[in-house]
Amino acid sequence: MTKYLLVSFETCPWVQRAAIVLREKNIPFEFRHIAPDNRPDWFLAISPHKKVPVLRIDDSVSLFESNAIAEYLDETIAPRLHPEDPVVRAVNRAWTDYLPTFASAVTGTAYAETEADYVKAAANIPVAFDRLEKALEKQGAGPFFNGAKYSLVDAAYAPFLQRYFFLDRIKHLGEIEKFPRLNAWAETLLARPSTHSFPPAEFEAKYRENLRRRNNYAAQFVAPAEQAAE
Ligand SMILES: N[C@@H](CCC(=O)N[C@@H](CS)C(=O)NCC(=O)O)C(=O)O
Repeated sequence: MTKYLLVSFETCPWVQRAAIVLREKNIPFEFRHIAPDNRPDWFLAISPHKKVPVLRIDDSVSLFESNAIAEYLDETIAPRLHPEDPVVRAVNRAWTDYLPTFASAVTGTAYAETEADYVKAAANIPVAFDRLEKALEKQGAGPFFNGAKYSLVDAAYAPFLQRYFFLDRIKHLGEIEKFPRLNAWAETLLARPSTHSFPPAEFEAKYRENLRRRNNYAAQFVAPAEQAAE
């Protein structure tokens, strides 16, 4: 049986995307979390950009980049998550190509250093949300991106939609409610067990703690009780 090792930082959304695909396909894997500020030599030797995720296969091959990993898993292990129809598949790939832009827009407030930067970053969120709302409108009735069948697009967006809710609970953004299809899609994805690498409340606490430590503008809105409880 093929052996899979997924190398991770605990709260990395790109790792989460790869882990979701593994879980959707019921592939047993070893999940190994390393510390971002103490990356071991064995990891640096297999990760060309020094980034996670890396998927190590049978202790011999190392794949990097979450999209390449997701595509590889989809090509090699059933059930196929990509749609059969080549046009629909191309549309799906176009939307996974949009993910890095979506991710920066949705998580930008977490990296803003000043209030002015935060306001500017928050203004990018509805632009990205509107793109997805329109895409979902074209795709059909839901509950997943392509309708009844789960896909690699669902696996890709779930971690970032989850982070929007984390950030919204740290400092109210109130954006997703304006996009009903996106909101319903996000709720479906968050309710799906494969989305979660950790129990959701524990994971949200880890996320908040990372944000607090990063000490950017939004850090001050992580509740003082949590800061006292460290
Ligand atoms: N495009 C990459 C992004 C991966 C990425 O940015 N990973 C972050 C952690 S969430 C990382 O390893 N950062 C370390 C660094 O930039 O040195 C992918 O999709 O896998």
